[in-house]
Amino acid sequence: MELTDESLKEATLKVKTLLETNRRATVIVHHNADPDAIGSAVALAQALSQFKVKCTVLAPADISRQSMAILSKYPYPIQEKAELESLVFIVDSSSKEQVPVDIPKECSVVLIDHHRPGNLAKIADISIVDSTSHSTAGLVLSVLKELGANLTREIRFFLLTGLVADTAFLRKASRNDLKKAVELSEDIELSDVFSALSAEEEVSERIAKLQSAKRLELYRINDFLIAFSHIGSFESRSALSLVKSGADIAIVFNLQKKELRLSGRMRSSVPERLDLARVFRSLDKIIEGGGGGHRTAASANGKNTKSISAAKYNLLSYFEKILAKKAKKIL
Ligand SMILES: [Mn+2]
Repeated sequence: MELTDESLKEATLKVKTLLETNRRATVIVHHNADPDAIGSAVALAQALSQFKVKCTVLAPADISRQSMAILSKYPYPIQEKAELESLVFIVDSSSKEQVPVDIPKECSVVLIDHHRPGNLAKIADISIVDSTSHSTAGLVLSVLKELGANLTREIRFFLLTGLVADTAFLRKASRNDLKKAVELSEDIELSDVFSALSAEEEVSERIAKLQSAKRLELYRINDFLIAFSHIGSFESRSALSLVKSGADIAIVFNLQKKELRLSGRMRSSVPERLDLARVFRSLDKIIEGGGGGHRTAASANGKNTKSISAAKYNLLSYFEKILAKKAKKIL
């Protein structure tokens, strides 16, 4: 779903009205908030203060290591718990499951996101969603320009970290992303952004990645390699590391006491018709939860902690159906 200039203008006008009647707002980010989520939220909060709206940035379920690295160099207060204000912004998230916060009905909710629209789009009063955008930060930039905000160096820095992170250090950047990057970087060295985003991985993360490789189950369909594994933490980093090690698709489960989480990563070179976000969403009933994300990177979580094999069976069947051949277990 692409956002037209017209619908952006229309939505921003509505946001403007809300800014005139609210003096406070809460900006919420998804669990394990990445630099695009944090960068978008902080930039938005700083810009809204120019409109005399005081924002609290709420990260209800952890922030990522990369985001921590940015915030240690460019500090900004992020709350883990906070009373919600009557004006709520949700950035970089498409599903309620990614945002473990109860949002009262009387709140005005503004959603700014670049994932495929999920159940949050249904509860939002104003949706600024463009799933063709590579980053939420790029969308926030458009909104802030439309609002006439003063794009300070700090605001641009936070947006640029989000854009750079979500385009895989600009490797996946479109011409439009590059234009935005040039606009944002005016007096900012890209190397400063790169170094703010590079955090040494902790030993626990390295152990998790190696453990997930040890527990690997590998299937082959033609020349496609599909890896499954399970781990107690760092499931998305582990899935990514399995892809980097040679899998075309990697899906890593994380079984917690009361929750099952899974994370999937796919090489961008796999055929367009394979869509991880779509197949993860179809697991809703099996895992008793919800999922979503992007075509090549998706996650899901649910309450059914006994659903790993059913989920795995469904995922494998989907790959077999799309690739029109039975999978062979090779490892
Ligand atoms: Mn993002």
